[in-house]
Amino acid sequence: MISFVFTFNAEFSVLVIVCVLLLSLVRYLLYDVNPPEGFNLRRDVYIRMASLVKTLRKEGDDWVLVLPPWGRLYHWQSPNLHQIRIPWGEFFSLTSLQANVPVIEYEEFIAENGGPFIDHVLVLQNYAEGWTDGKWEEKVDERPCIEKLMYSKDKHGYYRGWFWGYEETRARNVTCLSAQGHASVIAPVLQKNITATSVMLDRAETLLHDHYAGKDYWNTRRSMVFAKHLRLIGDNFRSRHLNSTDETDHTPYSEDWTRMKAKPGSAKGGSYLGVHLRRKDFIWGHREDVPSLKGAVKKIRSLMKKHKLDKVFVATDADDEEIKELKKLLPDIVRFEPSTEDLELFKDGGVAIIDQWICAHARFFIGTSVSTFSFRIHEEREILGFDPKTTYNRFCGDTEKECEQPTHWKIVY
Ligand SMILES: Nc1nc2c(ncn2[C@@H]2O[C@H](COP(=O)(O)OP(=O)(O)OP(=O)(O)O)[C@@H](O)[C@H]2O)c(=O)[nH]1
Ligand SMILES: *[C@@H]1O[C@H](CO)[C@@H](O)[C@H](O)[C@H]1NC(C)=O
Ligand SMILES: *[C@@H]1O[C@H](CO)[C@@H](O)[C@H](O)[C@H]1NC(C)=O
Ligand SMILES: *[C@@H]1O[C@H](CO)[C@@H](O)[C@H](O)[C@H]1NC(C)=O
Repeated sequence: MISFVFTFNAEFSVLVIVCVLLLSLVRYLLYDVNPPEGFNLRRDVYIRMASLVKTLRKEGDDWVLVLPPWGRLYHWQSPNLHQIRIPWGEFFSLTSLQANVPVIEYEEFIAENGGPFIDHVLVLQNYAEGWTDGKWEEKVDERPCIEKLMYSKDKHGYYRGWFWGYEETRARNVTCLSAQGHASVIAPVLQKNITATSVMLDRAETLLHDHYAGKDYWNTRRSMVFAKHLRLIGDNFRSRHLNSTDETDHTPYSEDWTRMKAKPGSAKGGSYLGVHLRRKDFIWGHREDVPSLKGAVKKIRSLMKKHKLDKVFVATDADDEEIKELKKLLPDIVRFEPSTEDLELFKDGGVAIIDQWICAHARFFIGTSVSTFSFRIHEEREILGFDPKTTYNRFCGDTEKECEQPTHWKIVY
């Protein structure tokens, strides 16, 4: 382009603009996660992908992260609800996400891209040979697919498969990539080896965090502000049923997460115990780190007494039978029970967020061992400025000997 410098005229200006546009080409990163993974692990994978996009944007192209629509989650079982193709805006504040890294909804991508086409799908996988010499190292290589591809060619040569329930979407190319390491390990491949404008990473959860619980992790986590309508429902419920407001509880919230920096220990929380009691698949396996209902209730009573709390809010995925038993053992229990209309409006994901929001504002919280649902509550409380002693607690199994408590991941600004 240097040669044009001498023809200084209007045409030249246009050329310069075109050059600049070409130099910072918009490229799209799409991703998906292994189907059985739940809502809260997917929130964690988002953090890894946001980190990758930040790395990609440091050099050259103008990468944008395309948000994978929510749906077909194993746990979202409310009958008569069609929970598919749900945009992120229903659960999270898009402007908040965008203040961290450029993101767009999938339908916006279709519009910008001129159709439901994804240039290249990279299916991430491990190495067929495992760790060579028993040594773990970061690496990435194009390799033949190990498992049977979940995509198949149609008669026009396009690949069809699961694209979040968008049946018209198809891919121009699908190949496999063996990768082990942190998310940004594949950045050079996306920058140098692949020229396609839109690239989708399938099985994105196989990539690790660039730097778990570091500053960048927390920036992205803080940007994952729940959608305002869900927070309002939660706040309303707190004030009506738990006598809890941000003013009295010292949990001020800023619509703009970049301005929020609560002093650790400054949050007091509503005068209630917050409980996340994970059941279903957590008890089917007879895990020894998960309590019986009786065991959980005993712990709840002792915590209420110890912290002088006369109310308890319980978030749980327990089935009807267990709920009945729980209510018998703990008659004064407070739960968020959505009406049919509310459930239709918020869906299972929105109700889970409301539950998490209410738990996040409790004076004292106790969750379930290694539940990502509980982990997300820990983070929310860390952001709000709770004393870690009131947050990083979990139930112990009835016969569990060493009941290690959750790790405190301190927020970094
Ligand atoms: N409303 C509500 N839903 C819950 C609760 N606990 C679990 N769920 C539902 O069950 C799903 C499973 O939990 P996940 O978000 O996948 O996280 P997890 O509990 O760690 O489970 P795994 O990641 O599968 O180990 C959630 O997405 C919710 O749909 C709860 O307390 N309230
Ligand atoms: C990317 O390109 C480089 C250089 O051409 C090559 O050595 C490397 O194997 C390629 N990586 C992948 C994953 O294709
Ligand atoms: C698909 O991608 C692979 C790997 O980048 C490339 O070698 C191949 O030529 C591509 N196929 C088509 C049809 O574009
Ligand atoms: C509600 O909270 C306020 C302020 O914390 C307190 O003064 C009041 O007594 C509480 N009301 C009830 C009914 O508990």
